[in-house]
Amino acid sequence: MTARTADHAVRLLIVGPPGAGKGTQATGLAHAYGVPAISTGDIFRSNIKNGTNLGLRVKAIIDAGELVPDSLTNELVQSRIAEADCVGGFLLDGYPRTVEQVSFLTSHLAESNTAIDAVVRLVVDTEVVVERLRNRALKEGRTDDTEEVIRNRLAVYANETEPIVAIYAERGVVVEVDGEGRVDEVAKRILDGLAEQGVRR
Ligand code: B4P
Repeated sequence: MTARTADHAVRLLIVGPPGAGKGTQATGLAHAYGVPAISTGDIFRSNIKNGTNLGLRVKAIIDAGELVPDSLTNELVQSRIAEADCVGGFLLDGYPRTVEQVSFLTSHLAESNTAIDAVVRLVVDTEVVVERLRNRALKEGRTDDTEEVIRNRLAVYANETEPIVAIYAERGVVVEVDGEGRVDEVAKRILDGLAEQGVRR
């Protein structure tokens, strides 16, 4: 699909625990809606790889499975979504991750009379995600995919990120999707769920 215009902008979020398949699904979903997929995790990792100041600041935090401070993450997302390719909307993957980040994003979007249209929530059993991330560790060697750090990331998710789902649920924009099964099956469920929610492609 070609890029969307401002008149038909779509603003989406994808949330779920580490290993739920956010990054895996984000690319295809963003393509289907003609918007860019923006992963805060990918942005941090590429800064770490390139040895930038931001990368140096966040490396130890990410390696421990903790969250990067809200102020830093909010600023990063604010400037990314101000870029020209986001005029027709965006798909945010891995942001917001705290109640504070939700408040920031909501106020920021309200300044331009816009809001999030839908939040895709991927639901996957804890042992399934641990197994997926163990497999990824073998293939990709991500430094935050060790058993200990995976468990910590899951705990951080439960404490810090899970509460954001209730905020969006109150706004009536959450689309809950079973994230288990084949990647293409999950992708279809997401598209069907968004269509049911009335989010047009
Ligand atoms: P992320 O990059 O968001 O890492 P993640 O939660 O593990 O998600 P990821 O996208 O990699 O995994 P996915 O669910 O796609 O964040 C990394 C770190 O950056 C955080 O811990 C934090 O420190 C920092 N950070 C990022 N955003 C932040 C924010 N907003 N605030 C503060 N700090 C922030 O799972 C992918 C794996 O599952 C793959 O191996 C894939 O092959 C597999 N998989 C997916 N779907 C599958 C399926 N259907 N079947 C089998 N395997 C599947």
